[in-house]
Amino acid sequence: MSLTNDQIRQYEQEGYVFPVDVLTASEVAACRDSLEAAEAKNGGKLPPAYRAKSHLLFKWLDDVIRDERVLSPIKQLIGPNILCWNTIFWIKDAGSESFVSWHQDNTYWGLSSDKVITAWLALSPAQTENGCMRVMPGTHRGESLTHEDRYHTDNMLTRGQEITRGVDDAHAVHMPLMPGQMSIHNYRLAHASGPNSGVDRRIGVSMHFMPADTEQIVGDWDSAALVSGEDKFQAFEHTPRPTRDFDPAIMAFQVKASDAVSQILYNGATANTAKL
Ligand SMILES: O=C(O)CCC(=O)C(=O)O
Repeated sequence: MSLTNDQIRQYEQEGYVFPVDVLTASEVAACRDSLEAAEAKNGGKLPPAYRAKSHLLFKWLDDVIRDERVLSPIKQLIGPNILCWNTIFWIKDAGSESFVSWHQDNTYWGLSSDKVITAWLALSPAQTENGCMRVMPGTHRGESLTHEDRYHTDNMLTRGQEITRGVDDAHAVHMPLMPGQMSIHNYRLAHASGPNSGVDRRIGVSMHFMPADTEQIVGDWDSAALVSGEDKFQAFEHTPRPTRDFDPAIMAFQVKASDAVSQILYNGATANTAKL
C-alpha cells in the first residue's frame, strides 16, 4: 500500500509512479457495474455534467477517494491534510478513436499549488492497445509548456488543448494498468493517451488530490472533498457525502459543483464543446 523510497524518488524526479494496486477484482467489477447501470439509464453514455465531480453521484467513488489504499501513497507525497478537488471519468469504447492530446493540467484548472496529484484508477484493462495514459518524464519540473486550443472532435479534452513544442513522443513512457490498479502523476507532468484499438472498453476515473492550502485562482467559487486530516484554509466548500448512488439530497450540489468546474475549464476559451 505504501510507496517505496525508490518510488517516492521517482515521483519527485520523473513525476509519476505506476502501477499501484488499489481495488480487488470483485470490488472493481462492482464499480464498473454501477457505472454501466448509470450509463444504460442515460441512453448508453454519461451526460457530460456527470463526468466531473462524479464522487457526488456514485457512493462507491466517494468511498474510493477516502480509501487508505488510495490515500496512503498520496499522503506520502503531499502530507496528511488533503482535499480531493475533482473526479472525472475517461471512457473510450472498444474501437473508439477518442484520444487525449499532450497537455499539462496546471495550465487550466485554476489551482494555485504545484503539488496537485492525479491518481488514475482503471476500471477495465488500460493497456497500450486500449490507449492507456503516457507521460513525458520530468516535464513537471520545468516551466509550463505552451498550449494551443485545437478542438479536434475526437479529443476528450474540453478545448482540445495541445502542447505545441517541447514533447517528443519517442521519449514517452506508457502507463499500462490492470483493472483495480492506479497510476499517480503530478498534474504539471505532460501526459496524453491514444485511441482504443482493443476489444474491451477503456474505463478510468481520475481523482485529483491537493494539499489543503491550495486556492482556486480562476473561479469565484469551487468545491472539494476533505478526505484526510484538517482544512484550516477553507478555500473550497466541502462536498457533501452521498448516502447512495444518485442521492437526491445532493444532486443539486453536484450540478452546481460540476458547472463551476466547467466554467473554470472553459475560462478564456473561444468555444464551449460541452465535454464537461
Ligand atoms: O484518461 C486519459 O486518457 C487522460 C486522463 C487525463 O488527462 C487526466 O487524468 O488528467
